[in-house]
Amino acid sequence: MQDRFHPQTRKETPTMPLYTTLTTLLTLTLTLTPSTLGQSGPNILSFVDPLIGTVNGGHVFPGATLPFGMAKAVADVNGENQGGFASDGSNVTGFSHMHDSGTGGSPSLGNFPLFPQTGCPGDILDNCLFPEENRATPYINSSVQASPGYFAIELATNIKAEMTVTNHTALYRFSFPNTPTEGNATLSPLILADLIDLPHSRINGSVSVDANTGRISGTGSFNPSFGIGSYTLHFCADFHGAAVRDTGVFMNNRAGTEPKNLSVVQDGVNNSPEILPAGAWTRFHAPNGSDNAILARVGVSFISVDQACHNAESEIPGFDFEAVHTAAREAWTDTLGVVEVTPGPGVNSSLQTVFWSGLYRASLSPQDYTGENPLWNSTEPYYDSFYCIWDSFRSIHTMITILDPVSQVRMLRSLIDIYRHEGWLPDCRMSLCKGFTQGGSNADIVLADSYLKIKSISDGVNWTTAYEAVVHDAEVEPENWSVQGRGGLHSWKNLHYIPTDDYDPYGVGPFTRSISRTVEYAYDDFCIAEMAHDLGHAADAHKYYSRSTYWHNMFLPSQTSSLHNNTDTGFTGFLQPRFPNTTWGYQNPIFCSPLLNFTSCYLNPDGHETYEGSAWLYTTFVPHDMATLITTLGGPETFVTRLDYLHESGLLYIGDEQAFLPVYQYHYAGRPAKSALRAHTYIPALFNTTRVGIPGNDDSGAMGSFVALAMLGLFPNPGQDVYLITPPFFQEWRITNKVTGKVAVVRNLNFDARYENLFIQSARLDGEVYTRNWIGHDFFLYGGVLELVLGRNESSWGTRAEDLPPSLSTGERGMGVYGW
Ligand SMILES: *[C@@H]1O[C@H](CO)[C@@H](O)[C@H](O)[C@H]1NC(C)=O
Ligand SMILES: *[C@@H]1O[C@H](CO)[C@@H](O)[C@H](O)[C@H]1NC(C)=O
Ligand SMILES: *[C@@H]1O[C@H](CO)[C@@H](O)[C@H](O)[C@H]1NC(C)=O
Ligand SMILES: *[C@@H]1O[C@H](CO)[C@@H](O)[C@H](O)[C@H]1NC(C)=O
Ligand SMILES: *[C@@H]1O[C@H](CO)[C@@H](O)[C@H](O)[C@H]1NC(C)=O
Ligand SMILES: *[C@@H]1O[C@H](CO)[C@@H](O)[C@H](O)[C@H]1NC(C)=O
Ligand SMILES: *[C@@H]1O[C@H](CO)[C@@H](O)[C@H](O)[C@H]1NC(C)=O
Ligand SMILES: *[C@@H]1O[C@H](CO)[C@@H](O)[C@H](O)[C@H]1NC(C)=O
Ligand SMILES: *[C@@H]1O[C@H](CO)[C@@H](O)[C@H](O)[C@H]1NC(C)=O
Ligand SMILES: *[C@@H]1O[C@H](CO)[C@@H](O)[C@H](O)[C@H]1NC(C)=O
Ligand SMILES: *[C@@H]1O[C@H](CO)[C@@H](O)[C@H](O)[C@H]1NC(C)=O
Ligand SMILES: CC(=O)N[C@H]1CO[C@H](CO)[C@@H](O)[C@@H]1O
Repeated sequence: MQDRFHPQTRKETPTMPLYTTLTTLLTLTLTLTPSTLGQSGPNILSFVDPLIGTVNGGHVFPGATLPFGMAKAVADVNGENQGGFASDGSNVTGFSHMHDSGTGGSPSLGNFPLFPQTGCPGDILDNCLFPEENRATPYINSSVQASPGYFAIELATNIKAEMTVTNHTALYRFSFPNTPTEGNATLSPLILADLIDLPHSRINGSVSVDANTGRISGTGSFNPSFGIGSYTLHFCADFHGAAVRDTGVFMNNRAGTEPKNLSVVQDGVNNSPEILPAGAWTRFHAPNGSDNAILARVGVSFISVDQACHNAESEIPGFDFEAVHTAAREAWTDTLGVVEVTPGPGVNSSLQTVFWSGLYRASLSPQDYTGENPLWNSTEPYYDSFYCIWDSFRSIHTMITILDPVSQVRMLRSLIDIYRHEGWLPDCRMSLCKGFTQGGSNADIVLADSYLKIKSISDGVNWTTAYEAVVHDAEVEPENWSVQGRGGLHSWKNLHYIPTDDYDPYGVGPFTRSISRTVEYAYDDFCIAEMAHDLGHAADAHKYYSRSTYWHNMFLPSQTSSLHNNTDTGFTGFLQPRFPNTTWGYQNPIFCSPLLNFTSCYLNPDGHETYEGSAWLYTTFVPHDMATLITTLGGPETFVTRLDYLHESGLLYIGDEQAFLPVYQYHYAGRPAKSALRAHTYIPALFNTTRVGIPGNDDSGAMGSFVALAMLGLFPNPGQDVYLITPPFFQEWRITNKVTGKVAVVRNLNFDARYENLFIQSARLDGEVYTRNWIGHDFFLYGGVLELVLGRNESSWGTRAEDLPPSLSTGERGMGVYGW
């Protein structure tokens, strides 16, 4: 998560998400269309519930969007509104057209909300409600409906709002009650557009309304939600379904029919957070149709108002709500439909909802802003909302690589193009701005992961430039390493660790997180070494493989760990802080875990040596050399006991992404059965179909893709061509590769829906006995059938040394020669 302390603007005290036990199940009314796909019978979209994770810190965007679409329309509320809408009972303040999903910092985007009113009481303009705080309106809870490409809600004013989208345009249908507002004989609806965004970050803005057509268009400059700089966005709203009665602008709680435009700047007194309410409105005669509906079409653009209008006119020429909605459903069916699931007899359908909803959420971001980038001209794709790669490298990009390699390749090209034009790969990016780096330079991992897996289908990716970009991360310290690259590179190269209280006059950034930065830099360098090795840069490969062992320099073998009641945990050997003079410091190994406290464990200026997790957790982060880690920690048995303790003691918080890999690290100790068991302790207990149904911020779909990959039973060790095998949660699935057309099938034999037969006894790949407990991406590229014979007891399958996934010190590449 990108949490919760926002270095620039956050004013709240950082808190851990609240855990509640909301158990109400959703009852959604979804429009089912005939099944076109799969062995799962009903249309897969009926298993997608976008409202999962819309309360208690999930911050999921539940509105209407296309896969990776820029337009993301939803009702915005004034509660926990990072994703626009939240199921927390707070009031609706408007309907806006762009959002990010699952983020941990401030709310993102939510610019230029529309707000409809039935009429102004007494037909007096000033009696309509203009400022956000005045117009905030409760909604009828049972009216909320969400499905791929569609969101609907009815306000307490009995105005029903439905929305759907194309790539850059939101289409709203506001249905007004048949009752005129008090004091007027006939209905006269008013729709306003406010020059504001969700985080109230407006720097300036301007709006104008066309007296004849009622078109409202405008521009605003705002701040990004977790980064530096500012961005400018434009919009263009047109209306359909009622004759225009009059138009005008508003400021504060007053409105008038003249002038027809206004602009606002910060006045130095009323600055944020008390942004002056300002915008424009159009009032209508009673709608023409018997449904009393007015359609509002809002195009958005980062280029210009003209382009916003053009996007809207070209994407939705006819205001045909049903046609746009159908096209959106088709786009989602196309994206998700590469997967077919045969659930198996007796499998609870809610597990399918968990799975398909997770898969869906992994296709919301990054967002395709191609053609909308004002920062440079390029023929390459431009994606934004890499929010943040620290979260997304683990499960999101690995999931997209399986589900939609065409989009993943476009994202790679965009990452590389950002490097070309800004000089650095992003680590976090939103709203055209640089976001805050949380640890290492994680785009290195994404690039290496894709290089190893899909290089053969990566048309248009310049791997020479990609390699140049990752080496730049490893070699050159940026002036401001809080938004790109890595800090402390001088120490990294000379001391071979990131010291606590580093001496680093070469750049600025938060001098914290020495332990977590050390292990992350080590892994980043390993990923670079893999690329170097394959690209034939032997000397580089040697250098970066060597650097990838530096995690060990912060490992203190004698360090013990006690709980806060002084009970010894019984484990010895943890990562610990180390000063530049090589003297050891101390940080309680359980600090920054849910067991002790999370005080200042984010990007706080007074932060600690581990980021959003404890030394206990980071001591397991050696994804590339688990063999050495296991030996270092006392051998496989001790390692397994330690991993159990991590999961069972309360030390681990599964709602944060670093917790994902430890669910599966048993594989490296020859105990793949324990990984399967562990996954079932978290799913569905903490990943379920309730609105609170994910344990932390979704972080652009990280929790969603984690649960989807876990249920598929092929969990990636991201950055390596390795998927760790566990039995899928369903009897069988098949995934068709979008580029090669080949089909990968995993089939459980002896499957039982109670998951008592949870242990792999034997396996066959395309009919041949298969004993390795892992598999590579060729399975997805070239297809195959992996059959797993399940049983009630742990077996010897996948347990021998030669069955284990590769490690630097044991694998073909490391051959032990690069050890310390
Ligand atoms: C609204 O309904 C949902 C689904 O039934 C429920 O989870 C949520 O708690 C309700 N919200 C309020 C504020 O009652
Ligand atoms: C929502 O609005 C209603 C009516 O204006 C008000 O009573 C209520 O306190 C508001 N709720 C919140 C959470 O702001
Ligand atoms: C939306 O954008 C995607 C690329 O992200 C593209 O493949 C798709 O065709 C676009 N949809 C429409 C309707 O233009
Ligand atoms: C609005 O603010 C942005 C960002 O500071 C600035 O670039 C732009 O010139 C301003 N626009 C106007 C009209 O003042
Ligand atoms: C409003 O529009 C008029 C006519 O186009 C223009 O002259 C004026 O500068 C605009 N005013 C603002 C505040 O944008
Ligand atoms: C991109 O090209 C257009 C058209 O030539 C030009 O108006 C614009 O200034 C260019 N943008 C940048 C950032 O160079
Ligand atoms: C790839 O980028 C490099 C510069 O990094 C350039 O020299 C080379 O021509 C590019 N290759 C292709 C195929 O465009
Ligand atoms: C110490 O705390 C742990 C975990 O909270 C608990 O299991 C254990 O019983 C406690 N020990 C004592 C002596 O209170
Ligand atoms: C090393 O540096 C630390 C922190 O500045 C200091 O406490 C310690 O005494 C130093 N050790 C030696 C041997 O100088
Ligand atoms: C949490 O950690 C901080 C150190 O940053 C410490 O001051 C505080 O006492 C701790 N709180 C608890 C409840 O342990
Ligand atoms: C669903 O998941 C949430 C979040 O992880 C958890 O708090 C809740 O107890 C779970 N509910 C059920 C019914 O399993
Ligand atoms: C007092 C009154 O009747 N005001 C207005 C009610 O709304 C209609 C438009 O729908 C106007 O024409 C009236 O002037």
